[in-house]
Amino acid sequence: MTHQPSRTAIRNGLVVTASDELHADVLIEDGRIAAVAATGSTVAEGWSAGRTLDATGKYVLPGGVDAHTHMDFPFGGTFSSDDFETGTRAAAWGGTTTIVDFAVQTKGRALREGLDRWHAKADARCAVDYAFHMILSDVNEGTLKEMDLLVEEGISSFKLFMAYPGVFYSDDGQILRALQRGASNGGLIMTHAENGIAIDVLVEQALAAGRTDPRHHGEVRRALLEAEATHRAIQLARVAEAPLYVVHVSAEEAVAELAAARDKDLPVFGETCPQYLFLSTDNLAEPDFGGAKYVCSTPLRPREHQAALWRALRTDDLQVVSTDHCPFCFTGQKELGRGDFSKIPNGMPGVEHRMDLLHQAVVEGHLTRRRWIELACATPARMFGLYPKKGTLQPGSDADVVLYDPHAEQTLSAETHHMNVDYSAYEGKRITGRVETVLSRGETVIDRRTFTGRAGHGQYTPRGLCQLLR
Ligand code: DUC
Ligand code: ZN
Ligand code: ZN
Repeated sequence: MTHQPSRTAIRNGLVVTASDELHADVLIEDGRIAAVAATGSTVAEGWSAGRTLDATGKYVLPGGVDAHTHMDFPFGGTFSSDDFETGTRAAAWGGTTTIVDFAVQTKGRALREGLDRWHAKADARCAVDYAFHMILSDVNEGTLKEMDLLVEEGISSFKLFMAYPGVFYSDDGQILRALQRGASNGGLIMTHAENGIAIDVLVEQALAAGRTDPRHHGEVRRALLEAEATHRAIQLARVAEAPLYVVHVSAEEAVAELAAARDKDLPVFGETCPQYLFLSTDNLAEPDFGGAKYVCSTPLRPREHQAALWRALRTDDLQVVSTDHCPFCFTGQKELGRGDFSKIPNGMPGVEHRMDLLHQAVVEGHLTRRRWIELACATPARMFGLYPKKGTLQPGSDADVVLYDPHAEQTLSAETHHMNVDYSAYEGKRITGRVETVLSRGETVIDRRTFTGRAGHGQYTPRGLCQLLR
């Protein structure tokens, strides 16, 4: 194990949080932020540190919080290709120092069994800190009772699928019961909002008509069926008097449902992901089965939807950008769906690129710097009960810190990324800005573009309740 000094000073950078931008020194002691002091102030000058990092010309940011990953996740007869070791190492490379992954309940089994399995997958393997949501595959008296216990021990959010009948699917009655339980125990219900029953009819019809290419994945998973499910989830949440978080929002019509609910002052939240902001159905139509690389659900949409997503991120109708990182290799995994798009494992790689792609959005004028940090660090931490330990730089916060070079140029590629997947969804994309150095609880895990972390440094982090409810 590398010995790291207990006192560190990061000097001369521009500290950016969700609320402030300040030329300041960040002072770290025993893995936590001790002070953020204006550069040149007496506090900054008087601090003697075991080591000093010079951040001249750099941003000093809180580590990213990616609230939606699927490491080692079972789907379509295979498993996502990043496990907790490779996936959290790639997260560190990209300036993400906390992930919230989805533990899966196997249908007919206890939540506890699924949670134990996820602890075993992650234990002693992670390079950065991690927490869990729980996927409910089977809502019944037993699992509803178990939810209470899980909330108490720090698994305070639960995902229900309105898609994937026969696999993860929950019907409206089950969703209502879970929402009611969440209203009483404080757990936040997250929905994958697509009408899976209707989608399965369209899938069957498309395949019967010989429409088998990846682009038909996008066509059958209609935007209206995302909007309908989003609307239904919101109404069920109103009936239950429960808050709601809608994951991976991709359709303009679904954004409109969330905006209408928020205009009524309802506690309804939404997340989108970089793939919906930067990619489109044009990618799903790439030739020679290349579109399979972009098959995920909800699906990529025509590029006209992107403006509505950017606007919603600015107006706070969407509050979080996570990745839904769920990579499958093209060779041997995506290929399972040659000749039948419905057999392509759903999911895309992304955990490494979220902070950079959102910085690119700052460069291109879609977001301000502070909004970047709010969407990628502070709000996900607040949403899922991790703030201010995670998501900001204030005295007492974990010293999860990114030194970011806003002027460096890079080109994204499978040749250079660190995710365990044989393609990049952003092959050849040029980005301005790059992560230089990353600290996780004060330990350097990326040192000037060299990985210095280790599997097992990352700690399991139990969570409190959602911190955005009045
Ligand atoms: N969507 C995906 O694309 N992959 C995993 C599960 C999901 O809902
Ligand atoms: Zn989903
Ligand atoms: Zn997901």
